[in-house]
Amino acid sequence: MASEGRIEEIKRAALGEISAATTTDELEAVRVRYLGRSAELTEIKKSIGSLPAEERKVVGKGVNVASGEIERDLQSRREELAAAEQEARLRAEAVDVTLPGVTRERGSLHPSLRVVDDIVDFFVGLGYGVAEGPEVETDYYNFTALNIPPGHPARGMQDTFFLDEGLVLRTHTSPGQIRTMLTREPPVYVVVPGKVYRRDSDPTHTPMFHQIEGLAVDRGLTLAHLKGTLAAMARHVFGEEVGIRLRPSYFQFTEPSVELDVSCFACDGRGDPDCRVCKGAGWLEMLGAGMVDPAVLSEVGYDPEEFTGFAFGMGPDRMAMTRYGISDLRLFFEGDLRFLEQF
Ligand code: 2U9
Repeated sequence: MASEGRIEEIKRAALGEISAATTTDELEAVRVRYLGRSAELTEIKKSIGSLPAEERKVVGKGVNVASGEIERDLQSRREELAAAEQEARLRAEAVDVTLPGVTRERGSLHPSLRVVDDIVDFFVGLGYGVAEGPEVETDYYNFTALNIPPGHPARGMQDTFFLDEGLVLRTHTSPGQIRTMLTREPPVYVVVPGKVYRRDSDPTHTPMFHQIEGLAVDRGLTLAHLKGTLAAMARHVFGEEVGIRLRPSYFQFTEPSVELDVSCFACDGRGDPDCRVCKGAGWLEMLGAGMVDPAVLSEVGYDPEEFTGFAFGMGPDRMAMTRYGISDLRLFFEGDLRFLEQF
């Protein structure tokens, strides 16, 4: 039968295990082992009724005192462990609100695309449509339809990438205008931005570059309409102050042909000898243009007696170099973020 000595032993074992428990789960297991339904102390308590009367009081008191002490130690150890566990959890979940946040990198528009957008926006504002065409073109659309027949020396000047079966990488976006005219009756007002290809590579030429060309075909269009349109565009791109001048030129698909210069936006056209933009010229070459050659209108089935047209072509990469003061065109197409992020 349970002696007071045994109760004392159980109690001491329980208190030892309580202080050795390192988690609240371990502590709960200790509680079940010493105070649970099938614990030895519980068994002793249950058997008290069958003890001789003189032992009942002593054993009953012993069990109660031991249970009480175990209960107390359990409670205080539970509080200790719970506090330590909470502390560890908080430490593990800690967020340093002073760390920099996760930022989303912002992209930026390519300098050429900025110029393209600027120019396209201007013409869309005038009511022009925007057309695009394929970069792989037929020899016919790239050359023949533009008054450059097979064998013509002008073909040799374009440094063409020839592909199989009479196909080429387009050397200008002009075939886009041919395609537009073939699918539409005049009047036509359209700009064609896009990539073009020529076998050329040095600081100011890359095998791929961008062009924007424009075409207007209507009744009664003259060189004056061309000049007024391009002057307005130059002011839109380079500022209201710029002046323009036309110089005679030659292109196979326009007659007469001109080149348009804008007064230097850096030195206000004065041509300062040390101007880093115009190098003292006072003028910047901007584009080529002209009245559409009647042969080109006839080729697409337009009557050159009834309709006239003007066309122009420019290189937005070259314009971006001038605008942003960049001396090597190859930087535009190397994809180096240190360069591109500056725009
Ligand atoms: C059609 C009729 C006429 C487009 C034109 C130019 C003059 C021109 C160059 C400027 C710099 C190309 O990017 S660049 O190298 N272009 O000077 N382009 S007239 O004339 C056309 C086009 C299509 C049907």
